[in-house]
Amino acid sequence: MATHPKPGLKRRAPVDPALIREEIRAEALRMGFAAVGFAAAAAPAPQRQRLASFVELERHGGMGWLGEDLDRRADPARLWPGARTLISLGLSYAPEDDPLAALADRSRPAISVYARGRDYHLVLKSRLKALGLWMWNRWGRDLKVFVDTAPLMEKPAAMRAGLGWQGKHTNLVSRQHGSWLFLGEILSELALPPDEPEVDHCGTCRACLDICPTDAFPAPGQLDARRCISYLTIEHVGPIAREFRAAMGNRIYGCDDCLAICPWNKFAQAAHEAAFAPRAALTGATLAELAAIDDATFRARFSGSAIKRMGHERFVRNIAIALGNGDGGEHAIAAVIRLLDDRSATIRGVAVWALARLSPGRFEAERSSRLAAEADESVRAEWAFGSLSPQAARGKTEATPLA
Ligand code: B12
Ligand code: SF4
Ligand code: SF4
Repeated sequence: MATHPKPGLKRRAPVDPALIREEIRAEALRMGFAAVGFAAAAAPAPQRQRLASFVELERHGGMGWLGEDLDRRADPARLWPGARTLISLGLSYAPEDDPLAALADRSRPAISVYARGRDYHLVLKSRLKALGLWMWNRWGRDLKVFVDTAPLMEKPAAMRAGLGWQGKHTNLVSRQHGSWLFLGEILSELALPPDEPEVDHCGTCRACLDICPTDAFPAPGQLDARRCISYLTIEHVGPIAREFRAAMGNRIYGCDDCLAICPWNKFAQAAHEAAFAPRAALTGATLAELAAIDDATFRARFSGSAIKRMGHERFVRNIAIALGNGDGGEHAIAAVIRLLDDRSATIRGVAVWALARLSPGRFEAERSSRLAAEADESVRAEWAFGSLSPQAARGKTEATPLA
């Protein structure tokens, strides 16, 4: 954004930094942000060390971009040397109902709360830009807005700005809004007094650590993304390791378990953002129906939703795994058998796995002719695995810890 002052407006704007801060806070709340806090742009050193150890341990898996530009990612003042103040903003997406209820109906997908409505990046970014424009009109000082896409560690930044603390599940927890805040930031040239950082209120609780279906927390406050269903369903490219498939259940996009179990959620009021209201197109269809949609239909149906960004192949891969975790039934088995013909080896592979779980008889009936025609080694291995080890394919002997 340019730095030219707007003289008329600027004259009426306060110049006392504490008053400026309170005006910005009031405007942000008026625009619908649920939480707003201020911190110095420069981040403390331990943040960089922790990010570096996360990357060294390869806990970021295939998200190579997390390991790039560590200095700029860990410290907003390096991201933009002109920045004096970081304004952290939270938008609530607290659900009306129990977010884990969707896990019970295995014929339908469980989509995590944050992706059931409009893509939060779009909603948050336009709100941040509106606030940024208002600030620029008022004070004419340069600023930049961020949500998720830029290299900036948003959770530690929000903690420093007093919005909440990083819980043992690593996400930001707020005393008012529980686990359900989306985070965005404005970096500004204005030097404003900081708010008090929030302190840890987890105490002896460990509910989020204990509920995790894939044991993704090597220690409280540390996540191994390679084991996290959110990473596996959204970010991971290619086949998903067998040891995680049964634990995924019917989750096809993200996971809410560790967030939803947090006792601080009882203070959260349901969000009133119409944009985040669940879309029937996302939550109403059965897995068998969704398995049949082609790329063009996928793009049209999920337009404006975060789900579109994962792409059709990952979507169908996850649906096939969810079908394999379901109760079966003719529609589900027919859907899985159709996926055995998919062009993608990743999808064929998980379809083989799903069929072995749903119907050993149909698996055997399909195996010999399809195995003879199959050129991809990973798919051939799935046929061999399902055939030699039907118990393992059915999820009884699957947990091999990741090295
Ligand atoms: C990469 C990423 C992911 C990855 C990795 C998650 C992770 N915990 O790192 C995956 C794909 C798994 C993921 C999942 C989810 N994500 Co995400 N994700 C991000 C992203 C882009 C970067 C996070 C990051 O920097 N991770 C790197 C690690 C090192 O960061 P960290 O957890 O803060 O690390 C701290 C601790 O682990 C600790 N630590 C680490 N190592 C060590 C070692 C020692 C010895 C010690 C003491 C401490 C320690 O210190 C670190 C620094 O404070 C942010 C947006 C952003 N730009 O910040 C969104 C973000 C964190 N995600 C978000 C959401 C909503 C989710 C999901 C809930 C979505 C879902 N329902 O599926 C899940 C939650 C899973 C979980 N339990 O974390 C929100 C969280 C909002 C909030 N209230 O906190 C963010 C902020 C996006 C946004 N703009 O709102 N996400
Ligand atoms: S999002 Fe799910 S899989 Fe990931 S850490 Fe939380 S409970 Fe575990
Ligand atoms: S569930 Fe318990 S340990 Fe986990 S973040 Fe919430 S209060 Fe902290």
